[in-house]
Amino acid sequence: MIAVTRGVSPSISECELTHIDRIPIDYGQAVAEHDQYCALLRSMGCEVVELPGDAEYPDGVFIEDTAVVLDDVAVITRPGAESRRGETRAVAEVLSSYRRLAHVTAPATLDGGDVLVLRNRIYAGESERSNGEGREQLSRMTGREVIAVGLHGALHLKTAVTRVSEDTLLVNREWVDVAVFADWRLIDADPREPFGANAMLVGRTVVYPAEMPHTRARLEAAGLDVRTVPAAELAKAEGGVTCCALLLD
Ligand code: CIR
Repeated sequence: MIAVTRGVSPSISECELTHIDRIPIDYGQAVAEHDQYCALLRSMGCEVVELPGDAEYPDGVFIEDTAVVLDDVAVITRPGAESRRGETRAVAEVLSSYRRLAHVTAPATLDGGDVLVLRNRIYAGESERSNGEGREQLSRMTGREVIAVGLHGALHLKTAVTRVSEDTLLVNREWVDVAVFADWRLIDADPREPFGANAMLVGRTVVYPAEMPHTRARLEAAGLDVRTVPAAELAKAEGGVTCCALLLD
């Protein structure tokens, strides 16, 4: 598996924030976390292709938002936050070596963090970042049905629900209506860890923030293999573990 990542921007302190308050971010600490994240992925057998961070794009490390990668196509998004639109250029360039590209165009907006691919279905969050036109273009470009999912108070769909095994989702029901996921086994993030529903499945292993022991215990009790990585500094920029990689099988 290939993981495309992007280094932390020296201007990360100027990142977009929607649902959390701004508190100082230690750049060195954020870089150290990101290095550990990449090292963990390598230790799990991924080839990590890392783009450099760019001072022009404070949120560039959250590369997930810039593309939706399927087996047959990489859809280059048009991020909902204007400050993030230029991030896609460098990402498109690297992805063009691996996939045919399709580009989301105005007036559509789409953040990769809103797109959850489950088996052959695509679910897309109705967030402030992704609009109906974005979902339509995604459907057209992938030739797949895109199911819109309502969100309440979460930045992205994957802030509220992610896949943690072949048949299991990790969810925060406060933020997403889980009725659309009726054919899945659900594990609830521990209420003490509202951001705990964001986990990244790599093969059969769940990559998970080190700071969420209660939800981690629930995952392990369900028999899942969990590997943790420190993610507190990047969480101050409203990012989680899925946001920092684009995974290509
Ligand atoms: C933003 O607001 O765009 C960034 N500060 C955080 C993006 C996190 N990305 C994600 O959840 N996929």
